[in-house]
Amino acid sequence: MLLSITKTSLLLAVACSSFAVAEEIITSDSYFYGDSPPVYPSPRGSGAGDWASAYVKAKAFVAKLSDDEKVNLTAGVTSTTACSGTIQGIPRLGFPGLCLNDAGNGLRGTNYVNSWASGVHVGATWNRDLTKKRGEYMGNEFRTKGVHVMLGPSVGPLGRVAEGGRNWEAFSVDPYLTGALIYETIEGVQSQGVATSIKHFIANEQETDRHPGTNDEGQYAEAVSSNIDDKTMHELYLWPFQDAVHAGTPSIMCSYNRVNNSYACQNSKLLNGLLKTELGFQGYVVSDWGAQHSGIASANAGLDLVMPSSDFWGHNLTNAITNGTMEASRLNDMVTRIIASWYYLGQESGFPGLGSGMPINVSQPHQAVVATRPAAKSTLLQAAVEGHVLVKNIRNTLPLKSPRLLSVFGYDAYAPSKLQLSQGFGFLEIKSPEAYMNGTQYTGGGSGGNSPAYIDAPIDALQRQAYEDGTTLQWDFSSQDPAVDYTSDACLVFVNAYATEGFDRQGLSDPYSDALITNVANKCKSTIVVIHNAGIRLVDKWIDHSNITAVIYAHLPGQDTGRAVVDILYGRSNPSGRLPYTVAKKESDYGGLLQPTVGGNDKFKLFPQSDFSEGVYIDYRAFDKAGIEPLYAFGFGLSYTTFDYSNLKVSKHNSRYSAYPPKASIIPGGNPRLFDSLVTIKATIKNSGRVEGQEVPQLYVSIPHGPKRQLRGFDKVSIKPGKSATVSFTLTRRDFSTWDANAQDWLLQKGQYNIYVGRNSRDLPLSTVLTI
Ligand SMILES: *[C@@H]1O[C@H](CO)[C@@H](O)[C@H](O)[C@H]1NC(C)=O
Ligand SMILES: *[C@@H]1O[C@H](CO)[C@@H](O)[C@H](O)[C@H]1NC(C)=O
Ligand SMILES: *[C@@H]1O[C@H](CO)[C@@H](O)[C@H](O)[C@H]1NC(C)=O
Ligand SMILES: *[C@@H]1O[C@H](CO)[C@@H](O)[C@H](O)[C@H]1NC(C)=O
Ligand SMILES: *[C@@H]1O[C@H](CO)[C@@H](O)[C@H](O)[C@H]1NC(C)=O
Ligand SMILES: *[C@@H]1O[C@H](CO)[C@@H](O)[C@H](O)[C@H]1NC(C)=O
Ligand SMILES: CC(=O)N[C@H]1CO[C@H](CO)[C@@H](O)[C@@H]1O
Repeated sequence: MLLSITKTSLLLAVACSSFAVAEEIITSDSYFYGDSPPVYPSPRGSGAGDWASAYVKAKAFVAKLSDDEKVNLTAGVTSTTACSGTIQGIPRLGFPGLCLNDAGNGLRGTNYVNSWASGVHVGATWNRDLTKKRGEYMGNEFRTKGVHVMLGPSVGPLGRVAEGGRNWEAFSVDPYLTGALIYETIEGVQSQGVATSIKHFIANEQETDRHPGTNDEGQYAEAVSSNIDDKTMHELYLWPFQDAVHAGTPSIMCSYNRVNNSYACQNSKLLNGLLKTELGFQGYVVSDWGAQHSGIASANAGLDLVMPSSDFWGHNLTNAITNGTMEASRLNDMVTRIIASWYYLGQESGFPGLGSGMPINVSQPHQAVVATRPAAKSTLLQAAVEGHVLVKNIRNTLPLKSPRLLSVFGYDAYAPSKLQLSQGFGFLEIKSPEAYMNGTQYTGGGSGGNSPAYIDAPIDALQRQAYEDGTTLQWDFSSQDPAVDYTSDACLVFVNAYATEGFDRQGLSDPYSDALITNVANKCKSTIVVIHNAGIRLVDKWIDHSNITAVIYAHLPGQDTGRAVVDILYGRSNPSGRLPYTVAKKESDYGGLLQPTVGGNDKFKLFPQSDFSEGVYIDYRAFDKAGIEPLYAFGFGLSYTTFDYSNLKVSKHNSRYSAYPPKASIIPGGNPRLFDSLVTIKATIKNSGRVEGQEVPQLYVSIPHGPKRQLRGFDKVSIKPGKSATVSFTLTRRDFSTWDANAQDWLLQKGQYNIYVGRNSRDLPLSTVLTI
C-alpha cells in the first residue's frame, strides 16, 4: 500500500504540472488519476473475529449457487413490499431474500411504528445505556415488520459544515462521542437480529453537489470531491466507522460524493484499503441509492451490493469473469459477504417474512403492529427528554411552578397534519424562512425521517398540565407579532430550524422566527424560547434581551416531543442534555466551515473540489485553535442543580508502552491492540444543589502536536442532592494515538498529555499531566 501511494503521488505531481500551466478548464477525469491511491485486489472476507461460523455457513451456501443466482444477489429488485431495497430470494436454498429499509432513527414510510428521537437528539443525551436501549426497541420494530437491514444509523456527515443538511441524522460533530453512541446503537439494534447499515462512507459532508448532473450553466458536472489527507481521515472521519465495524455492523453504505476525485462507491483506497484491509470489515458494502457510477471498476474497487438496482452489473459481471476483467473470486466474495451477514445475525431462522409488515398499499391487511408497546414507552420518552439542552435560565424561570397564566406562541407548538407527514417530513426545500412553519418539528426531512404513531405536540402536553395545575392558557400560533396578556406569568415561544437530506441549510437562524421571539419578549417579562433545531441554531439576535429568561435547544425528540418538553419545563425531569456541537456567537465564527463548497472555480467547475485543508480542526477543535470564544461550548448544558468536581486520579496500567500497537491478527475494527486500555482516570462529582440530577462529566486530552483538547471520555451519572459519585474513564491506546501516515499506523508519542475533566469543553476544573 505504501509503495502505491508513493508511486501515484509522483504520477499526480507530473499530471498536475503539465496541465496546470495552461490554467484551462479541466474537462477530463484523467486529470485526477492517481489522486486516490489504487488498492487491489479486493480483500476476501476471511471470517475474522466472531465471523468464523457465519463464513463457514455462507461458503457452503455459495458453493451451491449458479452464476445467475450469484449475480442476482448483488443488486436490488422491485418488490411487492414497501422495503426501500429488496434482494430477491432463492427459494430452492431456503433464502428468503433481504429487506432493507430507512432509516437509522426509526422506520420510515410505514405505519403502526414509533417516531424515535433523531441522531442529534441522541447525541445530546450523552447517554450510552439509553442509546443502547433505544437501539433495542427500534431494532425490534424493524424485525417485527420483516426488515432485515436498517439503513442507518448515520455517522457521516459528521458535521464539518455548520449548515450541512444531514448533520442532524448523526449524533455529534465529535468522532469520539459519535463512535461511542454508534457502538451502543449497533449492539442494541443487532441484539434483535436486525443488521445495521452504517452510512455514508465517507466524507459526505455536504448535500450541495452530492450528485453529478447539470450545473447552472447547463454543463455536466461530477459530484463534489472531498479531498482529505490520510491523517485527517483516520483521526476524524473514519474514527466512528472504525467503532461501527468493531461493534459488528455487517453493512456499510458508500456515499454519493467523490473522495480525492474518485466516487466513494468505486474508490479502492476507501473500500479495499481502509475498510476491508485496515479495519478488517467482514460484511458487505452497499451503494447509497443511485450512487453506483461504473460497472466492473466498482466491483473490483470493493462494492458488493447495488441499490435499488444496478444499471451496470447484471450479466456484465459474468461476462467480465469470462473475458478476464474480473476474478471469479470477486463475485464469490461479494455474495459470501452478503450471505455471511444474514447468518451472522441469525436471520436464517425465525425471522418474519420479507417486508411482511410493510405492504406497498398501506390499506392492505397484515400490518405488523408495533406502536406503542408498553415496554418501549419509557425508553421512547426518556430519549426524548434527555436530548433537551437548557442553555439559559435566569431569575429562577424554570422549572415552572403552577403558573396562573401561561401564554404560548409560535408555529412549532402544535401538531402538523399527520396524513401529510405520515412518512415523516419530506424533502422540503425550505429557504426563507428556514423553518418548518406548519407544526412542530419532531424529526428532520428526507430519508432519515421517521413515522410517528401519534404526535404529542407541546401545546397538547401543556393543556394536560394546565388541567392539573388550574392554569389558564392563552395561545396564538399564527401571528408573528402576537398580542400578549400583560398578566402572563411566562410566555413560551416555540420555533424550529428545519433541515433535510438533499439541501444544505440557508443559514443558522431565520429572520421570521427571530422577529417572532423578539416581538414576544418586548411584551412579556419572562419569555421562554424552545427551539426544535435540526442542527446548530444561533441566537445572537435576541439572547441578551432582558426579558428572555430561559432557552432550550429541544432538537428532534420524536413523537413524545410535548410530553418530554413539559416534563423539563415543570421540573419532573431535570435537564441533562449537553450540546453535541458548538454554538457560536455569530455565523462568521465558523469561518470556511459555515457553508458547503459551492460549484468550482472556473478551472474545476466541472469537477467541484472541497478541500478539507483545515484537517481535524472542525467545530470546537477549530474554535480552540483560533482562540474564538463560543457562546455555548461543545458539551455545555444547564441543570436545575449544580455539580462540583474534585479528586482527579490517574493510573497507568503499565509503566512503558510501545510506540506502535503490537502486531496482531486484524479483527473487525482493525488491530485489536488499539483497543487495549492504557490508563484509568477517576474523579469525584458532588451534587451541590437542592434537587437530584444527572451530570455528564467529560474528559478531554491534549495529545502532543494535536488539537488543544479532544474528547476522550464521558459518563452520565444520577446524583442525589448532597451526595457524590465517583466516575471512572478507561482510555485505550487509540485514544492517545495519532495517525502516522508514513508508518501507516497509529503512533503513541512519548511526551506529556494534559488531561482535563469537567462540565464541558471550556469548563474543566480538574486537570493533570500524564507522561507517556
Ligand atoms: C487522498 O489524498 C491524500 C494525499 O493528498 C492521501 O493522504 C489520502 O490517503 C488519499 N485518500 C484517499 C481515500 O484516496
Ligand atoms: C434472476 O433474477 C431475475 C429477475 O428477478 C429472474 O427472472 C431470474 O429467474 C433470476 N435467476 C435465477 C437463476 O434465479
Ligand atoms: C452491461 O453494461 C452496459 C454498459 O455499462 C449496460 O448498458 C448494460 O445495461 C449492462 N447490462 C446489464 C445486464 O446490466
Ligand atoms: C469484459 O466485459 C465487461 C462486462 O461486459 C466489459 O465492461 C469489458 O469492457 C469487457 N472487457 C474486454 C476486454 O472485453
Ligand atoms: C389499496 O388497497 C385498498 C383496499 O384493498 C384499495 O381500495 C385501493 O385501491 C388500493 N390502492 C392502491 C393504490 O392500490
Ligand atoms: C419586558 O417586558 C415588559 C412587559 O412585561 C415590557 O414593559 C418591557 O418593555 C420589556 N422589556 C424590553 C427590554 O423589551
Ligand atoms: C405544505 C404546507 O402546508 N405548507 C405551508 C406551510 O406554511 C407556509 C407558511 O405559512 C405556507 O406558505 C405553506 O403553504
